[in-house]
Amino acid sequence: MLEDTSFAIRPLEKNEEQEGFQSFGNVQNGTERKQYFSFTCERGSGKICFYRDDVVRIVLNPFGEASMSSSPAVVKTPEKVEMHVEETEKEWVLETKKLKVIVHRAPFLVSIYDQQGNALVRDAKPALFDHKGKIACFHEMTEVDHIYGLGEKTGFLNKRGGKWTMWNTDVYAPHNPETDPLYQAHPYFMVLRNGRAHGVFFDNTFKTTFDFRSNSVYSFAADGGQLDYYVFAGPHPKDVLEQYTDLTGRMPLPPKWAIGYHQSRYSYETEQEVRELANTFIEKGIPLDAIYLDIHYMDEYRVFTFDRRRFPNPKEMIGELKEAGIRVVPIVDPGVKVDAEYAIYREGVERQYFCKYIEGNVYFGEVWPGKSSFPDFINKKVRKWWGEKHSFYTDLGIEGIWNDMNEPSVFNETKTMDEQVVHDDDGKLKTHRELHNIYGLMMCEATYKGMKKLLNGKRPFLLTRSGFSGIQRYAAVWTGDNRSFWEHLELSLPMCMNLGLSGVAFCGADVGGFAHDSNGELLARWTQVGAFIPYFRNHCAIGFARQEPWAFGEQYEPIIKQYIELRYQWLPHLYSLFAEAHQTGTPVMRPLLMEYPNDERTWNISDQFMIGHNVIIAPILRPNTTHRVVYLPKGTWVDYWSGEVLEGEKYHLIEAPLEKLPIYIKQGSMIVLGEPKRSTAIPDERLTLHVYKLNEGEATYTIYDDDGLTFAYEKGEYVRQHVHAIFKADEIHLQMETEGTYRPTWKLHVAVWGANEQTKVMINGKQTSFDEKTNTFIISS
Ligand code: MIG
Repeated sequence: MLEDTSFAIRPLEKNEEQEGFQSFGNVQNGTERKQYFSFTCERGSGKICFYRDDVVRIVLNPFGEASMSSSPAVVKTPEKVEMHVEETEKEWVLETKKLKVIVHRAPFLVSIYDQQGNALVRDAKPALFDHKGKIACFHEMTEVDHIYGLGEKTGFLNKRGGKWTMWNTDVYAPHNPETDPLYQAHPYFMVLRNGRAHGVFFDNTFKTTFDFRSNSVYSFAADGGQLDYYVFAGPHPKDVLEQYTDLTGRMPLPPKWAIGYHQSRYSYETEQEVRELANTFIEKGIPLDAIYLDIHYMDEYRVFTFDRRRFPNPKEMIGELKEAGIRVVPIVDPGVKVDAEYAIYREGVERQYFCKYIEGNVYFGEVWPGKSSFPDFINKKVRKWWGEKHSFYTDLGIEGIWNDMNEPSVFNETKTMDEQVVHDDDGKLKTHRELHNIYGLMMCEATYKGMKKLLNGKRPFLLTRSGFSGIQRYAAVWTGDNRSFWEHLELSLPMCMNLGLSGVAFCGADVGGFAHDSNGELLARWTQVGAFIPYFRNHCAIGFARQEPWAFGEQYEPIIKQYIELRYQWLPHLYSLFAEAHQTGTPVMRPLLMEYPNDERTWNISDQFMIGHNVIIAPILRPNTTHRVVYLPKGTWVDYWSGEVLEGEKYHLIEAPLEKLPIYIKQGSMIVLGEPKRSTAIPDERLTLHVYKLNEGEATYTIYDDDGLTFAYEKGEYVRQHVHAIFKADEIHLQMETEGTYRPTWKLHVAVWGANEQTKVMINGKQTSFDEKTNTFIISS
């Protein structure tokens, strides 16, 4: 209590922060092994291992032999790499084609360079540890360094100047600049230094901290475990993402319905309410792909049940909605109600699947169902069991699950499980203190794998609140309990961009804001942003103003509808970007620096983002505001609405009345759009490749498509339509090349912007005639 008053800032005796810490001392001996280098120090030992030419892992253990085991974030094993080692009196030099690691003997220090001689990571002073197992390291930071990533953090895009903690926490209190940590732990960051980027991943599941406050040194530290980190050589930000997601995995392609518009509320409480909601969308012609069932659907909050009074015929309801192109996504929390007559609880107890104290007694915590137990998702058998239990949902026709409260959140002082609880890591008992940050990740692994098996070839959709590095392999991430504040709309941009820079391409914030009463203007502006954010769901908390698209009356409804429709029109472009993220790790939603790393004016832009490499979104983020400044980088840019051409490398003051979301397309590039439609369940008949002409230049673009529902794409059943455009004064040449065995449902049209009557459009060498009806050039296949 007192800590909430000025008492919190009482004078303290002394700063004890680094007391009792010691270093590893000097290196005593080093040995070159097959693909790694192993060494012992006066205190502790280490290993340095190359995973690829451009990825190196450093492991230090203060108390014994450095272990090469990893957290479940890591899915890669080292590739065959040629490592060249040279030993001198002072140091060892370990080299690959891309990296040079110098191990300094006395005292032990590591420096990592690329093969152009650029310093990536250099110990600023020796790494430290204390007798309790705390461990820290300190790297040089240059004046120009910008720091990105760290997953789901508040504040602006550049994380420099702050200190950040990773300890998954349920935070209903407002997400302020100082609110840290939140629900996700991504002990990973990217450094942009004069246009060149590298990444650092600290693979440690304990509570970790990242300190970027000083001018010349940054540090990261953990409460226990090894000092185990990877350095990714870059040099382009996209290379860093490729390297990091090669190590921690990439997002599988989501089903198309998962990237449509979703409607949620805590809670749509009855079958009748859900049906009425769906009917309103249908009557009003507002597109919709999913409705969420929050905790009220359950029988006294027992997971894997329906309350039969509120939902007498869930199967029928789910089936009928699916016919109308609307999926139902129920919430599933980890807490299992203590009730000796409840099958899930009984089984969990009988099989010893719940988290326990070391003495064997089950850990109980208070959550929605009252006294609850928590499945030990760290254990493989438990994950399999939990996954299989989802047949309850799939039997009803459900294809998507929403995992909430999986930090895990517990209603007590610490907000989570007792740190003394132990997890059974397939035979090894480890404390919750050590594994807290991966509890959510492992729950998602259980859910995703279980659903995937049960759906028999169909793609599951999973949404999660908590996660750790690697969560992108299983789930989309939403940023938890935001509020209907303009500040939170603004905050959602850098937060989602940094999630994308942390490997989580599929993310979004509650559109309209979760807590507090939204309003028409805010919902309209937020829906404009949501339409271009990878995960697009309107969600609102219990007790606050309704915020369905029509909730604030006729002034706002058409604008909100227009932007939900725009989302569906843009889905082919977005889906192609999802395919790119799945393949390479490059996020769908990108900060400008991802495409223009050499332009320093992009390094701190938190209020604009890119969708792919050629589209800039610059939303209005303030009330009663119709103007803003937009920065456009190199090139010329076309206003999507008016066709006006704006010069790049300039700041523009632009006007955007409520019905306008500012969108800019780079001249000399392409995007593919579809027609608005009610649901992704309706196949596209026509896609239009919009070509923004230049007088001279070239561009490439890839349209990706597949059935949007199954894993057939893994067997080549997809189409990649590669387009290579050559622009001349009055000619455009489009070279088309198709890859994959999927036969799309659509016919491709071409619309040219910035052309005149004389402009000839050549497709694969043949002149194509203009179709007056559609105002496009039709490609005959
Ligand atoms: O503490 O299930 O973030 O989206 O509606 C509330 C009820 C628990 C928190 C989630 C929110 C959800 C709510 N849950």
